[in-house]
Amino acid sequence: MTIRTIGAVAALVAGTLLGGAAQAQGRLNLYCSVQEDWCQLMQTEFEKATGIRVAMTRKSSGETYAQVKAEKDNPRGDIWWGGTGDPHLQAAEEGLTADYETPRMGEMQDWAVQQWRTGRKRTIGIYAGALGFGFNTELLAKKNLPEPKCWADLVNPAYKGEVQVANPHSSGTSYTMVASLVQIMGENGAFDYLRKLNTNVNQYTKSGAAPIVAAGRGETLIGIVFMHDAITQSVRNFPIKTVAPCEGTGYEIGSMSIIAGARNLDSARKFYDWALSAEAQALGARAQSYQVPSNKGAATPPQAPKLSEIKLINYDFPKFGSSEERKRLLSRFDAEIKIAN
Ligand code: S7P
Repeated sequence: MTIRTIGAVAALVAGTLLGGAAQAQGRLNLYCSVQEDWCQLMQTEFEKATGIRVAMTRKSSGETYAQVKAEKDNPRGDIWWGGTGDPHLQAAEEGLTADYETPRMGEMQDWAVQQWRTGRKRTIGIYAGALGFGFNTELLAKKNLPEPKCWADLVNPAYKGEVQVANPHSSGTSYTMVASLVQIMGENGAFDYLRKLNTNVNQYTKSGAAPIVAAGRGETLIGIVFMHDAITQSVRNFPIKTVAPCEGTGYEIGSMSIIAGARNLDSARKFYDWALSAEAQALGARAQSYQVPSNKGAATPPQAPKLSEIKLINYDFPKFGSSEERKRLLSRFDAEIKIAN
């Protein structure tokens, strides 16, 4: 072998090694639990801003939590962005996610920082939104049914087969509903209510926002969802009216967590800091997602439900974000609410 050939081989080997390392630093496996449009926008805008290549998987909050748990010994995701805060807190408690303190902490709303404290520095609030429901105004008129205004109205036998909601195992929205009803009605009261509601439910969907998409298309009359998801349908010109239940309601602190053992930790931290910036948080509105952002400098979209005007409960995040409470409530749900699917 000549000196030139040895040099060329050495350069090739070094190039391959360096190339491999550079590639590893330039990738990110993103688990995303908001609506697909917003997930895709976050993916492409982060790629543009940093040059880091993102592989994105969209799943509901409960499903992503189950996936992160199943992959505990061989993590495939680097960061979990979006989805209700409860399963992020449960993942934090179980050591499935990693501690991190962003340099943007001073830019965050108190509730986002509080989520970080409750979650042992392993999760942080990225947006907030209130639970409620929406209904199809044209179908309501056609069926000559009364306007539902309260949780209590949804168990009216007049709405038999007219209500859709997600399954609380897969969906963070639906787990928020169960936890909110327990806090509003007491646990036994909430389970009595859920049993009655079950007779009016036509389908338990996998995804939390699906019921209001179905309502928009006239496939169901009422969908129990986050209010911002109902507003998205009205903005898209579907005949949906959004309701803040008269008894009061629960809310979410949508969250973000770095996955413990992330293979692309630097990229995950870059994404984390970027996702907390006011500019990145403005992308929600561009994707027609109308939550309240957690960066104090990010404008709340004018379409977002006014949280200060809604009767919000004092949602107990430490309790309903604990793994034990989740297991217990979901087991009781399975034992007592005989869902057809
Ligand atoms: O659409 C946005 C949103 O409602 O989706 C998240 C939700 O957890 C994901 O859907 P699942 O109910 O299916 O888990 C919410 O965090 C978010 O506001």
